[in-house]
Amino acid sequence: MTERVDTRTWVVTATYNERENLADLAESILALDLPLTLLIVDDGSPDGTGEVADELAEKHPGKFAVIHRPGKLGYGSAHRLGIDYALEHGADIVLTMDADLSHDPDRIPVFLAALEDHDVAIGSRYAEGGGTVNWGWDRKILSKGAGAMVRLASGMPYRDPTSGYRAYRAHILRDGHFEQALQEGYAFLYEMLFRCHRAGAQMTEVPIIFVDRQAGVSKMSKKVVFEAALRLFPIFWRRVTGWRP
Ligand SMILES: Nc1nc2c(ncn2[C@@H]2O[C@H](COP(=O)(O)OP(=O)(O)O)[C@@H](O)[C@H]2O)c(=O)[nH]1
Ligand SMILES: [Mg+2]
Repeated sequence: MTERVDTRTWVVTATYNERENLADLAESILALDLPLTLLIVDDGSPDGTGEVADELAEKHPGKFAVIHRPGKLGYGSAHRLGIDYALEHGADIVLTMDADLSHDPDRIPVFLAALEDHDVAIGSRYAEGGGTVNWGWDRKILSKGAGAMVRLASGMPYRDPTSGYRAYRAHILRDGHFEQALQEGYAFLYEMLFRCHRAGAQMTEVPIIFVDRQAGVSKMSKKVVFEAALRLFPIFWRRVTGWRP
């Protein structure tokens, strides 16, 4: 892990074999010229993403930080660890985004503006002005269907509850006990929203254009999708009973 840095806005990204994308992401983050730190949580990527991340942290201290895990331990736990680390280091705001350039870093200022009067800003493909580029019909159906099921089970009204591009104020992460969100993949994403929702968060959706990755391959597996569907039942249960684990 890298040493303490002092910015109050942290961007957390999980990486597994994103070597080709990470340098471009870093360049875009630097070009924003905002006081923020990009925290890269790499799971021992065989393609050397972790080494690229280390080089960035060494070259731009304070702008980049890296956590290395020994192997592929999953998207949800990588984010939980990254969020925890950011809060421990004094973050007021934590953004999360994918490292494969599907989430355009140029939208970061829009998220930050939205957090001026909200606790959570969700990057939404289905808000007016949002969209997807280069997605096949299968991914579109999966994403829209997942969103509809989450709305049904959780009672949350948000149009894109499985979007990984979002921003949280630190207090709502703590109030929602983010550290207890143990799911993986999409289930982690909607569980985090559910926790914030139950903690009384003011949430908004900001439009994003999600561009499918140009380099590397998706790590989203059938197992993760299946688990995400299954984990809706406990969410529904928690909603109807009011149970708060
Ligand atoms: N550290 C870590 N990152 C992961 C893991 N699985 C996915 N990611 C990262 O999470 C982000 C989203 O994954 P991706 O495969 O693009 O999912 P998709 O956009 O839904 O197809 C990317 O930055 C991946 O590198 C994992 O097990 N560990
Ligand atoms: Mg992706």
